[in-house]
Amino acid sequence: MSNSDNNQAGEGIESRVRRVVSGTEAYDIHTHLYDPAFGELLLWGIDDLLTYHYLVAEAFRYFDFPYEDFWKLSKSEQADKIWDVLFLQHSPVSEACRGVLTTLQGLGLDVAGRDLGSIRAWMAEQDPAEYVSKCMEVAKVRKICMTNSPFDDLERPVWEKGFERDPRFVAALRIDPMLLDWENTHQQMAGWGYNVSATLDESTLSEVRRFLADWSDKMDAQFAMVSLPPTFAYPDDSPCGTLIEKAVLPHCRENGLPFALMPGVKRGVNPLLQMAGDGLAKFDIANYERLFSAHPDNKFAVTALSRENQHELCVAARKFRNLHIFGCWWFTNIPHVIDEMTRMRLELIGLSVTPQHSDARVMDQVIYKWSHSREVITRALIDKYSDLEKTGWVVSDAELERDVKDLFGGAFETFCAR
Ligand code: FIX
Ligand code: ZN
Repeated sequence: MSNSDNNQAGEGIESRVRRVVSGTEAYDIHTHLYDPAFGELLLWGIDDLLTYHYLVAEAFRYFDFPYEDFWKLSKSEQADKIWDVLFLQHSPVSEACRGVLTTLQGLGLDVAGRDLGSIRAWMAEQDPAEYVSKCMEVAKVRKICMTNSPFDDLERPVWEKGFERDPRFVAALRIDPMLLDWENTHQQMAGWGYNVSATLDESTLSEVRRFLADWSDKMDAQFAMVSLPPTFAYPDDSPCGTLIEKAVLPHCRENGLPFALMPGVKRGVNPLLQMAGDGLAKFDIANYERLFSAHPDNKFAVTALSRENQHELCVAARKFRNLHIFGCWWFTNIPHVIDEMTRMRLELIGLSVTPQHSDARVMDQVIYKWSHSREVITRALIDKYSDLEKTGWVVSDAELERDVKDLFGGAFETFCAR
């Protein structure tokens, strides 16, 4: 390869990596955002930003009133309390607080004035459809994967009625209630016309496969997905283990769909905090190694919640090519852990990874989640490509663009298509 197409006018590697990363649009492979056709299910705006459950958990560290007094307030009253305690009474240095400011700045708003009223007034004038495009444009996100649950009573009717899809929003079939609470979920499914019983005999399992096929079709799901407690075991003859083995994996295999696993979450560690009350714990990677090894014809995409599991998960990816690692999820989505995880992944598994997803619950959040992560990923890449340059290996612009596109969703699309 000639040096002439490697860089423009002697531009150094640092500047080239910055240019390519900032110019590459991302496919955000896991969010809790919705196609605008879902109406009010798609959250956006300052009150939703401020009442994000990450901030609720942080605010309660300062609040001295009972939990229920907070939950009785309207959304904007809750937002006022959080703004006051996390932004005015203390400096907003946490990642989630800083995220609100990065987001407002990205939208062109003045944060220095600390004027919540004028921010609200500006937001009230925005058109929701244009707002979605603006957030995606500022965040440089080209495609968003939703989290879609047939078990959600607000979401299900929208799918059943049908709507015109926004091509920027793709679906993931989320099945936590089915795998983690079969006792109750089978009754719900029976009510929708699936001939299922509490006992997972062959006829029930075949009906579960029919349910998965119907909903994958209806949603045009890109993959199936579940979050798992740290106690998840494989093999296991619990309802969860049986459903995975005899319904979910066969369904995914037949349809070429990855099964996305999010292990390590402990739901309801403090139920008084509602959605903000979930915690984490380490899991035993041996269960996952057995799962990947027993199912070489299934594809698994995994993001682990505990920092302590990240290294062994990377090692597992070196052993199992049917495993794709993605994202720095939730409590790991803080700059110093993203930095550590991204470098570890690049060093152990190269570019066959998706370093980040946003997990955004509020449309505007894609702005900060992607801007903060892009910065950390950029620094890690600058170091990696500089190390290559020291050996005399020169990376062309086209190669840089190829690599970065892979990291920002391209490798995952290839994995899904495989
Ligand atoms: O299970 C999940 O998809 C998690 O991301 C959520 O349950 C969690 O509440 C969240 O928003 C984390 O970022
Ligand atoms: Zn999530």
